[in-house]
Amino acid sequence: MNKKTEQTIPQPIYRHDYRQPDYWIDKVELAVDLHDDVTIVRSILQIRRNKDTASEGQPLVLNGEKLTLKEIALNGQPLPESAYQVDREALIIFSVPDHFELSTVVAIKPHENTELVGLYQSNGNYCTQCEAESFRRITYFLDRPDVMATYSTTISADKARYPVLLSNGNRVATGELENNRHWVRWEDPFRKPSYLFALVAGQLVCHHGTFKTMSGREIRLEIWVEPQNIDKCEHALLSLQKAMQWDEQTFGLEYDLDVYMIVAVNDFNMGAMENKGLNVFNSKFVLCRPDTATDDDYEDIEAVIAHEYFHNWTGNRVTCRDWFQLTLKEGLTVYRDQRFTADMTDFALKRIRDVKKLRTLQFAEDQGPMAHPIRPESYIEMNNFYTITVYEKGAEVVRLYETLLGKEGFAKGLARYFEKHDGQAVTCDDFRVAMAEANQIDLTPLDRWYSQAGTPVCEVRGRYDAEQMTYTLQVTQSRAPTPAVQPAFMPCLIPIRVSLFDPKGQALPLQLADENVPIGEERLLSLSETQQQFIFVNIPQEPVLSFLRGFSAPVQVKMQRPREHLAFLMAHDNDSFNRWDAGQILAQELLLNLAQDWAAGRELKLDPLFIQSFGKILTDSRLNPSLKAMAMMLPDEKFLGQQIEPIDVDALYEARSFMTRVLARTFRRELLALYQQYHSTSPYSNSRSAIDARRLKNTVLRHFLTALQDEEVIALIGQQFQHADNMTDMQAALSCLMELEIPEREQALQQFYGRWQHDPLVLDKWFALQASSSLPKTLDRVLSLASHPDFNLRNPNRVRSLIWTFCSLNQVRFHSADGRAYKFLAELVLELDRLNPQLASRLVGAFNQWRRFDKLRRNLMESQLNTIIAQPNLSTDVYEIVSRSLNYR
Ligand code: B3K
Ligand code: ZN
Repeated sequence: MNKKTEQTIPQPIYRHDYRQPDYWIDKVELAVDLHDDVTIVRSILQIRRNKDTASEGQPLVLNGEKLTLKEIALNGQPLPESAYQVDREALIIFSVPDHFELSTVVAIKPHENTELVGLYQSNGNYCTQCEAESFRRITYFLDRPDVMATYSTTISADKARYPVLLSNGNRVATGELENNRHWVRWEDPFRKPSYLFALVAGQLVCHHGTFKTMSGREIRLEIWVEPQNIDKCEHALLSLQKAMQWDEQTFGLEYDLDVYMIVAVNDFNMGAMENKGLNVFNSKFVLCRPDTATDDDYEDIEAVIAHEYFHNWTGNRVTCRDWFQLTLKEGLTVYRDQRFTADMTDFALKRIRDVKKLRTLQFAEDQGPMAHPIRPESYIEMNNFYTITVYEKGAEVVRLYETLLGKEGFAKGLARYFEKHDGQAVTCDDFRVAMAEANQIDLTPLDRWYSQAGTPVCEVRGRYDAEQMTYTLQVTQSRAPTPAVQPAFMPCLIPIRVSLFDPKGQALPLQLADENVPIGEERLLSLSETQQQFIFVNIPQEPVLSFLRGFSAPVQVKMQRPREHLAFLMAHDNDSFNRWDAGQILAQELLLNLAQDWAAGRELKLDPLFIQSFGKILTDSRLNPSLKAMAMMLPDEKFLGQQIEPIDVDALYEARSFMTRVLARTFRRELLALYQQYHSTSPYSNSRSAIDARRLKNTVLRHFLTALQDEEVIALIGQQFQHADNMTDMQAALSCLMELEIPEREQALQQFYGRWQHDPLVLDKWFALQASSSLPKTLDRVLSLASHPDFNLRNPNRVRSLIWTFCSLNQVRFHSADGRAYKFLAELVLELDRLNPQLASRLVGAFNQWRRFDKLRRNLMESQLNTIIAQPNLSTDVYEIVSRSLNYR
């Protein structure tokens, strides 16, 4: 992050400008002396000229920010001041030999660091965050991922206050010093880019275990936490062991160091960080106990632990050549963690959750000012491009390889990728080439998925010809309106899975016009032109089409079809994803109509066909309870908002509440019965069936019964809140109470606060629950919670709990027509920008969709954005987001 001033408008850097560095650094020796007032970092770098790019005597330009240079020597000789120059971003040495050793000593001030990048303090302990470009805040360096070196790191600190000193690799030596200080030396034998460097020092305790690898090596696993959290680590440890085993079994990938460490810290800008051998984690993704964390928290922890572990191969052993290639490691690693979670839980359930997230957040990003290809073409601040597009759409693009090559072909391709590129910093093209080589197939048609922004739209028309007994599928592709993207859309390769059903719900054998016999009941069609036609023959009667099964490509689908077909698929489709999706599409269509009716003052009525289909789901005893819960959930307001313009937040809220109420009233008896059936009276268990049961009964309670607001339901909620022996049930009950204007609401909040005020992660839930209430008073509540003594701008989790939950997830209350919430957010962003620009720029993203709202709200948001951009000394992070927001049409 740099400060923007009136004179310097931040300039983007472009992917096409990539060139190799002028110098390579092969070896790094760091000595970090931690002291209260200042930290001293000594570095010795072995540097050599890159003969391919740099001529003799080419100046050496090292990155460095917020460093105070104390000493500098080349090959042991102190450099005179005339030999170098230091500015706010760099150290330039005018002339250097081909090979040399550069020693520097710098001073830094981690205790003043509120940005939480580089070396900083959290709860009095030291930790680091270097990705993407913050190693340069620790020492002068060629801070780019294609410069890979081996590191040895010696840390010294006060022994009583920092008994534990950690860095990457293996602990090779320790010793005592004067003044009650001690030191530890770490050596990491693997070459790595600087963004994977890590250092931790503090009063930490360790929950440990082991893992025996497939080649028989015993790895020590260590989860480091503050002492009070030692009883919340077992699930993280088990998750790590499962991930290690899964990666061996699925891809033959074995861990490479002797120790794997995870450190949980309270103040962290993101989820976690995959530093080599020493992951640093947001404590939210490590710590859990049944009474403090929900089933979803448990699942998130397992997934994030796995994700960071999987990076050891996809990211660390093979890394990115430059930051434009970020999806090379992130898309691939998300794809891997999605598959892992599917194997640990349920395939369909995981797929539904992932697609929901993609459609709600990534499709929206594609339609707003931040639209960018999964491999961006330019950026001002790299940290702004750790996006849902790079991660989740990136994972969908990796999944396209699997869809085209099959699981085995995919595994072969991945093996080839490691064979070719282990130890290297490479590009997305290298990945595609390895996949293609291993499968002897041309994959260049996938290139457009990397280079084009925006969501492809498939328009589908099915036509049955009774005489010919043919079913013709006409598919076109274009791009969804993406105002921020200029170049014309070029067709992509879109793999589309389809099936056809007869009226009894039987999948039909499928034979294309140029085939002699039917081949299976599901076909993978390749759409690569703007318009294509697929003719199925020998179709005895008009079928029902199941299109894009399993969501086989990250596209939007437009198709006119009778509601009866959707209801039919809800009941009969044998692809669980499409069965769920049919219900969502039907509900969405009805909700959007209801919203229009509400806005026009018409009486609201719910289509009996939907009521009937919903009833079938409720009583379908074959459906797994988690899937049933998913199928019952109505599309959320934010997702619905994306389907219309302007977004009418009140109409959507009213329409959804109406539908919920009608369903709850119609099925009151069945819903209560379901609740009772799945509400366990036996003690907490974390078995799959117990989790499924909790998910279903809490969905029933929170999303349907609560809407009835009657005494029986209120009593149920109260009982669940009082007697819950686990956080899943307690949080669910409290979230029901958040929707009710009754005295029990405030009592429960107080009780919850009294019990959990000393546990930061649980207290985050207390803030988030209040911020997510749809009651009209929520805005005032959020304003007053922002001055609550436990609210703290320096703790990202707390900020996200209150502010992000409200501004980004509570559509109807954040977009209150008086604009008070907008003003609140803008002021908060400016205040936060002085402390933590990365976090501020995430929050200001809540305005990104501003042009899609009605004129009143649009003007209100635009004026807040203008206030922000006019601020002197804005960070480049916030500047980039706000300027994109204001400039797109
Ligand atoms: N690689 C990190 C994210 C770093 C974000 C830097 N602003 C976590 C992950 O994706 O695994
Ligand atoms: Zn990642």
